[in-house]
Amino acid sequence: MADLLGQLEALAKGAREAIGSAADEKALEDLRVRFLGKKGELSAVLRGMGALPAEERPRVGEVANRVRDEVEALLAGAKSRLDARKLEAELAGPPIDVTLPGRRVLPRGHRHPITRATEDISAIFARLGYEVASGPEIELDWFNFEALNIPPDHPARDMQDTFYVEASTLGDGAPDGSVLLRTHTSPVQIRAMQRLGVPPVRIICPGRVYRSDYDQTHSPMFHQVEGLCVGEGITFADLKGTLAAFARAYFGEGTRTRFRPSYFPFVEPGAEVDVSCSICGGTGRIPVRAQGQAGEPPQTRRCGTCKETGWLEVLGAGMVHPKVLENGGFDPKRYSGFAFGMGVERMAMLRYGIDDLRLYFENDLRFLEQF
Ligand code: FA5
Repeated sequence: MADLLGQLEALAKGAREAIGSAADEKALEDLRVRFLGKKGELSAVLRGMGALPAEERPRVGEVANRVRDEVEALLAGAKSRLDARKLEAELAGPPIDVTLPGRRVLPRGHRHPITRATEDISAIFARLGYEVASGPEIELDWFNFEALNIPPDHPARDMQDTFYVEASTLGDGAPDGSVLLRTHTSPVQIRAMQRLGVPPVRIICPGRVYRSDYDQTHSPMFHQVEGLCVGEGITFADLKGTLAAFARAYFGEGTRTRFRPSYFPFVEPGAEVDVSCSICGGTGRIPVRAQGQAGEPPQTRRCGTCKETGWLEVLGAGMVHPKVLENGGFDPKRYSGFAFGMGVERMAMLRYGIDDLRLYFENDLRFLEQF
């Protein structure tokens, strides 16, 4: 036993000296292998324990463990000393020039499809003379609902499952229930009229809106573009002409538009606007082969995008309700106007053939890099 204990003592002494004078990480690693490796000095001593009587083994084992712990601590201490020395040397060396260009050339990124669609839509309306307006995403109930002719308890509120903000936490005295995440961009209609004060008003408002929705075509945060045009003698014909021109510019020259009666409390009359399907050209069918066999009609399959109807619903619109004009500070006897609102995710889905809206927000590069 004395022999093995002597070897362990000698091992510890040797390790203290050698590790203390190791010059770099490579030397340290060699020492770790020499003392603690499978074929190292400690393993050799432990192998010798097999020859000892059973009652002597625990004592040698105990010393061996202590020596292993000590060698490990010595190695760790030496490593931190070397790291600190390296860092000091770097800091004392010539300074790094942070203004130099990077060595790795990163590929240039590109705009998110929603940003791209928003900018494309805005550019089309800019050519028609519309300026971009904005409003807060945390909005007062009054602008989001009441001023738009949707009083409390109006059933139209149920169409938009709303996120209310605990107003008392905002500290500006607003009562709970009076502040919310805006459910649409329409409150900007009122804000724009109040800000501009006199017609003509011709604004679009792209922005984020929020509803308690989540499925393949609905997300809790999404984007809309609102449009508002107010002046003297504005008619439904202006609305139709404007949206038809927009649809041709966005979806392509041959795009047709149709208006179906619909209800939004802030317009009268109101309409849902459909465009002819950009995928099947409005026929509801997609050719499978360019030509059928001689004498046969061409083979086609059902268009899933428009569900074979040939039409796609893209936005809500109508003539601004007199009460809304009044709330914006305009005399409804003298002025009239139209408004419209569209979902940007939907516009981009239809243009790029995307079938699940949630893809926009998953940040999967395999999806994003296709645009
Ligand atoms: C409105 O929000 C009206 N403010 C539009 C309007 C403006 C009508 C001016 C008349 C005059 P609606 O709730 O239908 O309408 O929403 C408009 C569009 O937003 C929908 O056509 C759809 O494309 C999109 N949308 C609605 N909810 C979601 C959602 N959860 N996720 C993604 N898009 C949505």
